[in-house]
Amino acid sequence: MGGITRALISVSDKTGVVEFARGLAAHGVELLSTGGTARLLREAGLTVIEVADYTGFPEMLEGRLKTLHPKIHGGLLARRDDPQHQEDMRREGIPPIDLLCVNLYPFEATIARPDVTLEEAIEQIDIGGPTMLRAGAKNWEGVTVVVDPADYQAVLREMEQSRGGVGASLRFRLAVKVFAHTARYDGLIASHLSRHLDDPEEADVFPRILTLQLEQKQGLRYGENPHQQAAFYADASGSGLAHAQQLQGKELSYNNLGDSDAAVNLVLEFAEPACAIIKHGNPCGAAIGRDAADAFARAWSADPVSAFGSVIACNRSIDAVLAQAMTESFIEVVLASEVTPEAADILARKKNLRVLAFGDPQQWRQANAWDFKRVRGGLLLQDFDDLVEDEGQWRVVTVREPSSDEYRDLRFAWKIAKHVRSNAIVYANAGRTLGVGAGQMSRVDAARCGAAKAEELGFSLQGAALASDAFFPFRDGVDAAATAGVKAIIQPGGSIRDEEVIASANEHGIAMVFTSVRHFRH
Ligand code: 93A
Repeated sequence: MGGITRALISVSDKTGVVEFARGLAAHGVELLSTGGTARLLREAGLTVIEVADYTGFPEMLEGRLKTLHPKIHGGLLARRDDPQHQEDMRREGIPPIDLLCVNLYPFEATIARPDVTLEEAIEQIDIGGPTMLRAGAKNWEGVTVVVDPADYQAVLREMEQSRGGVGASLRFRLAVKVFAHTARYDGLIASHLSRHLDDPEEADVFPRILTLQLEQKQGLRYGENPHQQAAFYADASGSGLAHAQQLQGKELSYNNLGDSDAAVNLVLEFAEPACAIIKHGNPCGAAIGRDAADAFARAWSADPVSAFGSVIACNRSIDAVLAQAMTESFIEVVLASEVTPEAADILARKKNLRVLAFGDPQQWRQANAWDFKRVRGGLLLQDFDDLVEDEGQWRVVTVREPSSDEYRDLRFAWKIAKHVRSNAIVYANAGRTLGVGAGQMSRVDAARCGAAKAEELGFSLQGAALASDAFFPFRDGVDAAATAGVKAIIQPGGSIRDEEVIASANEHGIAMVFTSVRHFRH
């Protein structure tokens, strides 16, 4: 048990620090502290020695030099069980520092300000803090390092239980946390400064240097296939799938997680109750409804064959009625904003069914988040396709205008098409998919696949709406849709053969809307 006689406290985020210092003082710990922190602790009635008095060296260079002194770093770095180290310390008059409580200048919050200048950012690069933290963490066997106010309680609790000491396991855990913290801190600095490598006035959206820090959330039994090893990592956003709560069921697999993400991303397109049923990354059925149970029933009916063993998301909470319906089918994963207690009891009968609550939909999307695609030797980075659709930009290009029902279905199908792998064609009617053509290498094949699927399921496409994620390069896709009975089409437009495509729609009495926006998803 590392006993604690002396602590150094130097924090920018002063949350909980007075209580923590008071707890340490109650164990008879001597407190050393820097300017602002010392003042705060003294105001709270605690006895504090200023680092400047301790070292006999004044704080200077506007605070850039506060703790960078051998008496501080010696106290942190010396091995407690090494006779040579102890001899060096005695000779130079350096007492040990057993606990270090430091959090850093708020660099991240500073660079989050849109108007921040390079000089302001640089001034918020903490030097002394990380230096102490790294020294203390390196010497974790003798020093307890606390970088996160969330850990104050755990440290005090352990001191309470072990007569003022902190055990090796907690010390090591806190040391690892420090290195993760300082690595992230330096990563943010490198990323931010790299934006200024060329012309600081032309800072790019994407930094020249990108450092990522993700924490392993869970190991996975395997990857996409059983011979691939895999793990799931969470970013620091606190949002999205990595932060959804699994309420019950078997461990999620790699493929479950991918489909879960796709399912929630799709249903959050809708303000009205909506349900998406995902298989292999694509929706096999999706629908809006009066309520969540209605949307689920309609989505399921869109393709009950494919829905077997699917991943399903609802943008509402799961109530008892919906839970009952869900237990009657084989489903791999269910995600909803919430699950009512009665629904939870019903779902619990299906022991293997994985149920996740993703909470507030607003929390799902992180502002300025990036989407990645891994390629060998690097990665491709882009914004998420979170574009807010501007219907003001939509343009009817045919003689006939869509009716209001057709508009409803076009709007619906367009939202779905965005979540289908390209080439994507979605047939829909009355707020429900009837056939989805996904991941085809030609658009006409996607149109044919979706229509064939609808026919196989016994749906008539007479009067149905169609959405295409990108423009029709030829009239053949429109001709195929017309043959199937489609009466309204939504697509970006922009092909050099648009005239030919529009002519086809007019010949078939189809109403066609151009969105000017494309939603490829590969
Ligand atoms: O400017 S520094 O890089 N130089 C230092 O020697 C130093 N020592 C501690 N920043 C330094 N600190 C940082 O000061 C700590 O990491 C902490 O964030 C902050 C606390 O200052 P104060 O106690 O005056 O509020």
